[in-house]
Order: sequence, then C-alpha cells, then structure tokens
Amino acid sequence: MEAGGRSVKLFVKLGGSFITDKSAPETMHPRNVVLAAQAVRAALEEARTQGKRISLVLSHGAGSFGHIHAKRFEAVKGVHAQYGWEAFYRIRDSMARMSLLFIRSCNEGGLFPVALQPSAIAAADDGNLSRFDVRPVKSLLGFGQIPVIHGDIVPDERRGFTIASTESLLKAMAQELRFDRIIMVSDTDGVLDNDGSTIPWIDPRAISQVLSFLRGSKSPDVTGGMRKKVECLYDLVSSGKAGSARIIGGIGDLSNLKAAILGTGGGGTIVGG
Ligand code: IP8
Repeated sequence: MEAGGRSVKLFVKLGGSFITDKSAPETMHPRNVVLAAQAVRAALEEARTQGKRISLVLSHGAGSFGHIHAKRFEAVKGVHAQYGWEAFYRIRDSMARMSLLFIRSCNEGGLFPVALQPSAIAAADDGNLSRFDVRPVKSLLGFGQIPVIHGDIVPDERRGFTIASTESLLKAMAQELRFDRIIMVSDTDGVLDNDGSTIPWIDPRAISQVLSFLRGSKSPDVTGGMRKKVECLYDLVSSGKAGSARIIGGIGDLSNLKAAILGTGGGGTIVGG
C-alpha cells in the first residue's frame, strides 16, 4: 500500500501493434500476450511481498481484428449507405473472438482476468463517447480482480453506431477513477522522433512539437494511432486526472513492463509534465 494505505491504481494497455500482426487480418501474437501477462503477474506478486496493493485495469487495442473491419465498413461514421448495420455484427464478432484469445493467453501467463464487453456498457453521441458505466470496473477492482476492456463498436444516438477507442474509454473512466500510473505497451520503444530515436519525455515544452510530427498508423487504424494516444495521455496527466503515463516497447523484453507496473522505471517515453 502507498503512504495512505490505499492501493495504487494502474491502467495497462497492450497495444494492437504489439499483440497482433497489423498487416495480416485477425492474426494475434499470443506469445506476446502470454509474456506480458507473466510480467504483470510477477509485478503483482513482488508488490504483494513488499506489502503494496495494486489495482489493475488491463486493456488491449483492436489491432488487425477490429480495425480492419472498421476501416472496410467506415464504421466510425455509423450506419453505411451500402452495408447498413453489417459493421456492428462483423466488428462485435471479431472483437468477441479477439477478447477470448486475449484472456486465454493472459490465463496461460498466470492471470485470471475478467473480460467486460464495452459495447454493452458504453454509448456515444455523434461520434463522441457519451456514456461508460464504470460500476462493473469498480466492483471488480474492489474484489481484487483484473477487469479487461478494449476498443469496440458502440451504439451511437445519432449515427446508429460508432467506434470507441480504448483511449476514449480510458478518458471516460478517468473521470471517476484516478489512475496513478497509465502504461501503454507498443511495438516501438515508446514514442520515436523522426530519426527513430526514443523521445524520453514529452513535457509541456515538447508536446506541440511532438504532435506536429506524429502521424496516425500506417496499418489500418481508425482511431488515430500514436498521435491520439499521446494526446489522450498528455491531457489526462496535465489535467491531474492521472498521476503519470508511460509508453514502453514490449517486443523481446517485458522486464520493462514489470518495472513500469512497480513504478521503478521501464524506459520508453514518459508523457506529461
Ligand atoms: O485499438 C479500436 O480500439 P483501439 C476499436 O484501442 C475498433 O483504438 C473496434 C476498431
């Protein structure tokens, strides 16, 4: 437990670029999820032996599952002139299968996570998330469990449906749950500059310059790639809705994830002032 005896609240996202092959439709890298889950478990156990309590919300991107269908059906815009509501069925079907693969791999890595279905507890209005029921997340955290969420297709008052990214769900959750640490695991070692070097810290002086050169993803990605992640994390930390945020690399070495969870480092990029 931290100074006041409360648990440390963490939000960890395993990015779609890290857990799927974004160039091959619906291809998961289960090994990456297993290794990440093992790192999470090791960190939770180490924290426990030190008398600290960590509450963890786990999440994952849609990678080559949801994004490929969302792009094909232009699902952000809602009901399609040609395809009607087909996107809702296709994306839910894809994300349900992905979620199952994800939690099974987490279980292989030693966790017993509880998957929540965002499309059932969230809604949007004209493309913006307008509702996210945080109660199941809070309740599971209260029982010491690990709720899992992911970006999803959600009902939309005006458009019929739209896409909600993991970051939009995180922002909604952060209005009611303050995360001490947010950690995002990517396929690159944090946020890279134009020369491919890791930017160690995006502080108030660096944010506009970094945003000016960050682009969306090269692979099918309907929610804005690294640029949107950085914007979201920067807003949360600078507004005090989150304590700190870090984007780290996960390929080949998950010891940094363990360190980031324990708050002892982790490399990559620290986002926010
Ligand atoms: O990968 C996108 O979620 P994200 C959700 O967290 C879908 O941006 C279904 C494309």
